[in-house]
Amino acid sequence: MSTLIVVGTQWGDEGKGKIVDVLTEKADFVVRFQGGNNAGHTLVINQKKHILHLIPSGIFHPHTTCVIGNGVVVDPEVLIDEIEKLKKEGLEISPQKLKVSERAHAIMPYHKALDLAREAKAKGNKIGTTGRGIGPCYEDKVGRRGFRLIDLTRPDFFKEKLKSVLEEKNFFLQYLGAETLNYEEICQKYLQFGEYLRPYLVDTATLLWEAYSKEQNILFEGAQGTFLDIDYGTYPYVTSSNTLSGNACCGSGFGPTAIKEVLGIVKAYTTRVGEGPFPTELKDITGEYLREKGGEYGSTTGRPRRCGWLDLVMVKTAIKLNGITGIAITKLDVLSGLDTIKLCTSYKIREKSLDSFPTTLEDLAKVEPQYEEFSGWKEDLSKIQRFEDLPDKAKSYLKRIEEYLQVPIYIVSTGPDRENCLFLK
Ligand code: 2SA
Ligand code: MG
Repeated sequence: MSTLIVVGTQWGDEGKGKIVDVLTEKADFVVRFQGGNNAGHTLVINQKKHILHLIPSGIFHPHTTCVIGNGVVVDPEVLIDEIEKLKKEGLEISPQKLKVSERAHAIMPYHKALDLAREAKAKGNKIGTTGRGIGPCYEDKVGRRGFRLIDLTRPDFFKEKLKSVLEEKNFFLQYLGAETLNYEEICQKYLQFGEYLRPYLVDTATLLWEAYSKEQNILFEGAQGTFLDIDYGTYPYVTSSNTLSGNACCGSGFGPTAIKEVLGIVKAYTTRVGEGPFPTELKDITGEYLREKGGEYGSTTGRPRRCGWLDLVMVKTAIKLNGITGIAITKLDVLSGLDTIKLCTSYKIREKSLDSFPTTLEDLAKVEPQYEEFSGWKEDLSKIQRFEDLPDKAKSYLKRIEEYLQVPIYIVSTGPDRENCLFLK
């Protein structure tokens, strides 16, 4: 493995958490580099379901060190709750096991309040955010008004800066018709969080460089997906960070020349949570079938995910944007039982064929997906141990995906458990 970045090739929820968990067998470090607790990485270990929002999915392996990089926005309260919850489940979470960048920005109470108030006011134009304060926190980071986690351990600095920042935030909250926030309460809470987190805070860039110098294996775990990227996603219906593989470097302080491979996670169909165009969406009984069989409900907010056929125009674009060297196909088992399976291989717009992803939402909303049809299979895939034993019809579907994308399939996931994984390489 040496150094590997794992990214989603669709709109998130491709099953990255599970694949990262399986690959962590070989990793010494697992690193989150962007997003925050808008992510929900679901893992099933010994039939027990775990959902992680901030802590990297490697936490369930005793030999790995988990890193929250500088590019992540951290809600300290959520991080502390997650640590405490995992400790109660009997996991060892210590400052040796979990390292958090002192440079990562803190999500403040007004970030959440502003996120919710803006969405409420937007009515018809809302983004459909997770309401976790992600966008407002990144805004403040870029606007140089943010608090880094290290600042929560510097009481004088924190108290002084919060005075002016909060004045402005309360002004906006009032404008949006939301309740204003109390200075003393935030000071008290956040300085306590700082004390709790102090032993976990380190210079993660130096840590990773040292690990790399000792030839340790490092896995970078992306959150959300390519089409939620702030630059290349379906703007403005995107998240507020770069979700592309390139950001693994900036979001962790690790140089690009040291990256060996990029694994793209492709769900065998497409889902999206939140607003925005979705060319292959199925608003019928098949969409319903995928949602129920695939358990397609947001793991952070519980919102039902919109479902549709696999869109290879999207995935091909993701291959290019991320420099993907191999793919993992997830949730193939969910397609078992369908009579026909469709695969979108191009778009049609204004009577012309298009095989790249359009830039404007107007065009994306107008494209007509062009499909290739495959006959379905009935077999339950969860007991299958080898790729060769998959039903021929499932193999044809996978073969066409590989041929279209011109990237090898490394892994096929056939169920939620660690065991439901077929390795091709
Ligand atoms: P935000 O909160 O500012 O990042 O929201 C902006 C858009 O990004 C989408 N988004 C997501 N889409 C899929 N999965 C995500 N994580 C959770 C999950 C979501 C959940 O794993 O299921 O539980 O609802 C995620 N996080 C952000 C969001 O829907 C907006 O479209
Ligand atoms: Mg998710």
